[in-house]
Amino acid sequence: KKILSKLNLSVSEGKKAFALLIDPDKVQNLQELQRVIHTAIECKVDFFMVGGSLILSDFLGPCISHIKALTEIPVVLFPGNNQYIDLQADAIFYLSLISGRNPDLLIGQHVLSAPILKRSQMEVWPTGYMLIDGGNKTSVSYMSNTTPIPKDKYDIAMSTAIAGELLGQQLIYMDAGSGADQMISERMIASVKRAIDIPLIIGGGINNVQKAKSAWKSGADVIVVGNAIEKDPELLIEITEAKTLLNQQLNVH
Ligand code: 1GP
Repeated sequence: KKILSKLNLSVSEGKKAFALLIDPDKVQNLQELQRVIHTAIECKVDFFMVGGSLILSDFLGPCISHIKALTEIPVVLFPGNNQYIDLQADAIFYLSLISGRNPDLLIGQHVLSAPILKRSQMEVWPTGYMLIDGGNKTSVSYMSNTTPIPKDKYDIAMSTAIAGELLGQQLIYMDAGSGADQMISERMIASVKRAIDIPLIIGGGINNVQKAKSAWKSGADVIVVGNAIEKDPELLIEITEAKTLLNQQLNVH
């Protein structure tokens, strides 16, 4: 587990990380995709994530091969279900939707994909995935057929994250859903971060540099940005500068 242990090491040093999420369905054309990938490489994003809750296009494979052809930066699958697995990726978020009570997303999809993953070279990242209400109904809350944790139920979020950790998950990913109106609140991030000893990933609705900073400062180890960068690739540079500055201030660059 080379990539995950590297991430764990940098998180244990207090270093903040930044992942760029590419949704294959939102790729307008290959030039646009390449432009974003090039900027992400220049910015040295910590890893790429590719996936989504529903993928209609044939772009999943090409997205990954384009990235892999240009850089060694790891590509991590973020699959909505067992069909969105592409063995070119370096790692996969093996997501258990622990905020929900849908057995298919707690074990069903895993049973279907386990033999393929076991045979593959891919690193499997056991991840407790928690949906938090972000104000609007996002694709993931509809597609997963689960109710997100209310945004001010800190105790529920905290207990859920602890349960995930005790069950052996190696990461906790709290997500307000792609394109969420509101990102997860600072208080929610801080209370979950205090409760666990594994890395905390925060995503959903981070659409400017202030929000990125506030997520990191409240306790996110990794932030994930998708939508906003698809709309404005320049934001990649701004968020990277903020990350570098923060890591300098934390003396972990
Ligand atoms: C969604 O956390 C990711 O699962 C990223 O969300 O697209 O809103 O940045 P955005």
